[in-house]
Amino acid sequence: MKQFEANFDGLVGPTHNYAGLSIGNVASLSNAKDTSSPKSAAKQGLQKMKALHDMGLKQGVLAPQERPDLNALRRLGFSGSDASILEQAAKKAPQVLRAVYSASSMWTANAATVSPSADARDNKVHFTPANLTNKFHRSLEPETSGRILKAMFSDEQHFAHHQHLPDNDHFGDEGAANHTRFCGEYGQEGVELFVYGRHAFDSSKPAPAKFPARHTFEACEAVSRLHQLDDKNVVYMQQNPDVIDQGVFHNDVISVGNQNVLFYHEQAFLNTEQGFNEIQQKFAAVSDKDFHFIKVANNQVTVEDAVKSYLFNTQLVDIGNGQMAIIAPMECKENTAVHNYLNELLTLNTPVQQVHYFDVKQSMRNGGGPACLRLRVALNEQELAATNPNVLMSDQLFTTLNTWVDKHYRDVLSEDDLRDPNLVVESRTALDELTQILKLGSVYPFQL
Ligand code: SUG
Repeated sequence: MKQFEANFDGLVGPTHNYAGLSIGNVASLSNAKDTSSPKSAAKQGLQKMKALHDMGLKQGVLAPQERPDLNALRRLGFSGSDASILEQAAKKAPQVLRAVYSASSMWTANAATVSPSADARDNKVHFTPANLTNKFHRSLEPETSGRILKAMFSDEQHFAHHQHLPDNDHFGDEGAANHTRFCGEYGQEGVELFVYGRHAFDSSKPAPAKFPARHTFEACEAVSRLHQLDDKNVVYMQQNPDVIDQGVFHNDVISVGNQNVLFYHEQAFLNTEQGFNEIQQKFAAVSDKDFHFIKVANNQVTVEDAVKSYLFNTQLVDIGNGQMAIIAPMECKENTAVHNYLNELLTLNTPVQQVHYFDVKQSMRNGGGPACLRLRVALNEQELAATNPNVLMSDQLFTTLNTWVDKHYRDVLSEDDLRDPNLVVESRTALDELTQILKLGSVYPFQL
């Protein structure tokens, strides 16, 4: 049976803007209030999706969410017509207005955690939307993420969908951004690495001092229980609190794994040796391939350069014959230390044999690199056949979506535009058409 890893990239929504909403995320804060270009953001994302499709990889599209979230504003006491709600919120609570406008669902590495059927006791692919409790603007995502995922993976014979974890910081869950899976082949049993920032119920354990640890150990355990994983297929590791305090708000900003490779910065984890021994042992029980821990030392690339360039927020993709390519943001080419490192990496004896650079600057300026933009779903042939075919990238879908973006998206968006009621109408019109293109049915609050 054939087996694949499909990447589902978030299509950037029509209200993409820079609102400085994410404390602990350096790019989000430093570009706060700059003007954005929703049109170029969406097109940059589509280019990356098309390029991966052209490389022969399975590539899909995950639809954006309805923004502004006017229901959230109503829940917070604003009332009247849509236009009057926007006007009142712009005057009384401009930060809240910016938050309910965020197009942050584009970072689909935070949409959910996904476990492939080969790891689950019931042999189904499991999905748990991330509750994203740590940031208000992101906590608005899980319900709709769940509906969109169900519309993409609807066959109950193959796919199991869970409700997001309780909406509380004790179970703070940021999804696949803190989850990596190792395996010999995608369809074979693997080892799932869950990475957390702190223990919620044990304050004696280490935690960052300056920036929030968004994801808890308790959330990792809960997702692994929901997904019916056995201990022999799971490893938990804690992120180094010091790097969280340097702007590493998700583990995918400091490490990335695929199949038999873990590419990481030496300061990424706590108790590294113990965790890696466990990975090595558990991996050896499921695959006879050699495991490669590719360490980047601080004297090769500093944590600061890793955060600026997003060296580890890259995708490691399988290009056949045991080889992998790194899908990197252009910022990795522009940073001399990182570029030199990547050139050297290609000469080493590891599966990583190619680097491809992409311009995803619109997303990068909010702290979202190539890996943030994608949700990985390992599927066997039958599961791929059971997936909604309309969300899978093709030459035709690429053209249709570019035309759709040209028709509905603005070239520029500034903070002042957020009070414009036309933006609500434009956004809903675009999304309504999109649900027809992708045949998702009714997934948005305005459609329910
Ligand atoms: O949650 N930025 C996102 C970036 C998410 C990146 N995802 C991964 N690393 N997987 C976040 O901090 C900024 C929005 C703003 O400031 O307008 C934002 O939400």
